[in-house]
Amino acid sequence: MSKDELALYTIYRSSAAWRVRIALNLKGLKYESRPVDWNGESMKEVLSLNPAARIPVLVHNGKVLTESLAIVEYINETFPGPKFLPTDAYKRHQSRAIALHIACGIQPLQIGRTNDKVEELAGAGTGPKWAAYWLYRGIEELEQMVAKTAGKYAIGDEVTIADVCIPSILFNARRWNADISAFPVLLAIEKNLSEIPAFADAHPSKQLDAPKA
Ligand SMILES: N[C@@H](CCC(=O)N[C@@H](CS)C(=O)NCC(=O)O)C(=O)O
Repeated sequence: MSKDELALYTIYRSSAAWRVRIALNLKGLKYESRPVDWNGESMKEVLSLNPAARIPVLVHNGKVLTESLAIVEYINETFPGPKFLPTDAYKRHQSRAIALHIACGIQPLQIGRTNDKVEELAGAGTGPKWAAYWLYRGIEELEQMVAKTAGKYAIGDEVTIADVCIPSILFNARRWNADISAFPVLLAIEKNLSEIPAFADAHPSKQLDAPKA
């Protein structure tokens, strides 16, 4: 048996959990998937582990890890296998800048708690419009960023932490009806990533708690 015990508190369409699933898969790590029900008992367990009440939480040999990008970097440093951060300092910066643009500049503006508060303050139906606006705007900026750096993937032809963040934000854009059809660089990167098993297996549709088709 492996000395590494890994358990991931996840929700199939959580974009932040999706990033961690990709990182675990890229390293070829086996982990126990613990799907969380927002309104159920499992959420109490998450709260006891993460005071910020957010998914994902990864438990590695009893150590509790929160914040998806910090978890991805921990996985990168702790386990053998492919590295998600380029050895070149400038490329490493670029990959982190793209990851942070997505994880801090776009994603928090369209999560459940944000949309719910917008609805509460601005009225019924405003949450989805808010989410679509910020997704479109952030992804339009992202397209310009990757147009300067991309090869097959976001930073040239190596898979980096930037790529770990791209599929879920495009998925969320479609979910909230933001039209991303005019962003060819991102769409090509998304297609190339979808051909990598570690990315394909992390897709929401492949998760234990995904709705049955
Ligand atoms: N910065 C956190 C964000 C985590 C996050 O926003 N998770 C979402 C699911 S994708 C969540 O737990 N949302 C709870 C809410 O909307 O209240 C991370 O990257 O781990």
